[in-house]
Amino acid sequence: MEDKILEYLKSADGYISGQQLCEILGVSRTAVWKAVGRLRNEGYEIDAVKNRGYRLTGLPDLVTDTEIKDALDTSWAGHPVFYKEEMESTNDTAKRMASEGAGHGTLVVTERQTGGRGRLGRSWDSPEGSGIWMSIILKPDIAPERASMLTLVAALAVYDSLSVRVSGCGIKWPNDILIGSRKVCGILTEMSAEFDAVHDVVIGIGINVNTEEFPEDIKDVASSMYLAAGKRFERCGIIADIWKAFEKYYEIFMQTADLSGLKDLYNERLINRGRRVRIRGVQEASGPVTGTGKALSVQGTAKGIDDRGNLVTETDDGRTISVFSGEVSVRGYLGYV
Ligand code: BT5
Repeated sequence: MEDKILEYLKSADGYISGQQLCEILGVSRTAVWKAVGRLRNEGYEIDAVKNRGYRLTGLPDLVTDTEIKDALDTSWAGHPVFYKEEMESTNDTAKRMASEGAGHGTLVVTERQTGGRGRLGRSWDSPEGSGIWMSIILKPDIAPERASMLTLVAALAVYDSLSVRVSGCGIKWPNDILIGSRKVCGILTEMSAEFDAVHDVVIGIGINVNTEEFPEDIKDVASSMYLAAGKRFERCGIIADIWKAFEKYYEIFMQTADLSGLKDLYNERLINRGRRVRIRGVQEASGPVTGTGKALSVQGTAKGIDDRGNLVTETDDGRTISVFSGEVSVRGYLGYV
């Protein structure tokens, strides 16, 4: 019944009388009053005035399917939304749903992850109530070796959504959004493919929005939008802006199935550009397409990405190499950037 009441309150222009709600829903006044109480407990601000009725004056900061659906203004990204209060990892749920037939654009969102994952088996801290933990299912008709480029497409969309709210945002190649020199967002792209065909790609995005403090092991590298801006942000609005921007960038990406149309924009926002980098345990792209090669560890100056999203780096011994964005760890000389 709360869902129905909420629907009427949201669509009402001003107050809606208790009597009217009783009649529409076929329940008693007490039942309506109790349901309004439950909604208030969830964080909805509902004004009640004698002889006028109820009016919705404030929404809680929720990331449920209902709230996200209301906020989204996209044609396919985020349709449908699958929400559950707790998941081990939204990427795992999305991968399972994709293998069971969930379609392109399906968005999986949770309030807390008990086993949030980063790359290379690292973990992702995903506490309740303060962050955005979500994954989208894509079914692009592209060659498998191009799937990792989608991480960079997603990074552009996240950058857009965060940078209109907080100043000092930048992209750290390939998958982080930083504010200042601290990590606020990480992106994890995973693919299921067979021979030369992609079944599905899952892009997982984790953003520290209203986080007030971090566990000991990441407190020196992590930050949140709240800590950077000194104010709280409504998560659904951020989510809606990300998928709106993602649709735009995805379309540009799919025109060429590479980053040629987005490279300049990405490089403008790239924090590493022109900076010294130390690249560890990586593969050096041996050819334009394969992205395979020998493992190496190099130091040099990052120049920017190429059409395939590889990080073009001038090494200290005078070579220009392009580093595949697959499984790489890039560190600056002083700290995280
Ligand atoms: C990433 O990995 O940055 C990818 C993170 C992707 C998380 C999303 S949340 C929704 C979806 N479901 C998942 O299970 N995952 C995705 P990587 O570049 O490997 O960075 C991981 C490292 O970041 C860790 O080893 C920590 O040092 C640090 N870290 C962990 N939690 C963090 C947090 N909340 N904020 C900032 N840094 C964090």
